[in-house]
Amino acid sequence: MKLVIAIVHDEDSHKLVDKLTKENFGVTKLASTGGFLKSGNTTLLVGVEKEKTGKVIEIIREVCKVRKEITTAAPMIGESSNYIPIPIEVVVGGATIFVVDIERFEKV
Ligand code: 2BA
Repeated sequence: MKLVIAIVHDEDSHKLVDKLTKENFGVTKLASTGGFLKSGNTTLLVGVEKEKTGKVIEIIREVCKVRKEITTAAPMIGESSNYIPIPIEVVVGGATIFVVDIERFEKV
């Protein structure tokens, strides 16, 4: 038995939980915070038989594709009412995945 710990972007988490659940994987979703950016992300715990680990990672890879999006940053210029939105390209998606051995698994 393995525990897949996946840290993903919040915006991918709904779709990922749905997809994993549909494929009959047990999932626990935790709200987490990245140490570097200090912003929210989502940590998923998926306990799974060793031979199904690859399938879980495949689903994560499929849903959490790294992609570029345009967002608008709005720096304040002069008066507080003057905002000039500047389009910037940001990278979103992706996942940080750990797979750890489970010594014992019980449901009581
Ligand atoms: P990623 O490396 O894709 O990491 C995304 C989030 O995954 C991290 O959020 C953290 O919550 C988790 N994570 C990554 N590696 C981990 C590890 N070895 N152990 C436990 N959790 C881990 P943040 O810490 O907020 O980092 C967000 C992004 O900032 C990172 O994306 C990376 O691109 C960048 N970054 C992180 N630390 C950096 C540093 N010291 N210098 C420059 N860039 C950094």
